[in-house]
Amino acid sequence: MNILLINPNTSESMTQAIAQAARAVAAPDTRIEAVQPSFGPASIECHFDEVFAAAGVAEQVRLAAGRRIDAVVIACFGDPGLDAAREATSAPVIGIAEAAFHAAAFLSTAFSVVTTLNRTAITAEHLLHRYGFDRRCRGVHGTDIPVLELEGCSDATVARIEEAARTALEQDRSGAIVLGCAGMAPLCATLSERLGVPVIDGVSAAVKFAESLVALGLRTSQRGDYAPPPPKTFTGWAAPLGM
Ligand code: 5HY
Repeated sequence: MNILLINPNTSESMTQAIAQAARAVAAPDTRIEAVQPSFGPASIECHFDEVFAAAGVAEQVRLAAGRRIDAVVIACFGDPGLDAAREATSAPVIGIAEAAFHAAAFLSTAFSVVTTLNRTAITAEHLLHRYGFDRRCRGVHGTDIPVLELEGCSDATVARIEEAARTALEQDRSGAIVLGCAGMAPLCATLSERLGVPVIDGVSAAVKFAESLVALGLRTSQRGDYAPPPPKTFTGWAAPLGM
């Protein structure tokens, strides 16, 4: 099966790191096609960045229209463009935050999220509320680590994330940790080993959920608000996105 893995930011090296994490868990017959938008911010750390990231996800789903894509994974913890992508393709579309929350809820009665900037913690709280996981998550903890600092992550940065996770487990009395950034995917194994609790990376969880939905023959509903977007003309830089 072919999974289109979209890194919604434009950092090529992060796209490669995310692709590696996805391929490490993918089934032997799963092909991971890793892409990123042709425009937009190098990392997504605020609402302003997220607007362009969502448009970039829509761009990449549109560009894939002629190719055989069995599922789409949106590899940014804000799940930018998730609903738009679900309208634009009938293939299952999984956001890594939504996937990680589901996985954590399967493994613990209560979990905590450890993320990058402190402001991102607020965005994650909005997502938990939107997805209905706010009663399962006991706390979201920022580390004030910028997203791009996760590339070629230093031992000191890993130690800060580990410390935040230990504090979260203690303070929140939670049983599992969700990593709140796609850029943390390469750290998942190390943190799992050090913390001794389930540590969930949304990228790998999303890939396995995507494979499961495809294996079950399930696709996104096209009834109601996930019906395909009505054809219309787009103008300016967005002209190619119209149908
Ligand atoms: C992410 N930003 O997963 C998010 C999450 C964050 O560029 N990839 C990004 O840490 O804000």
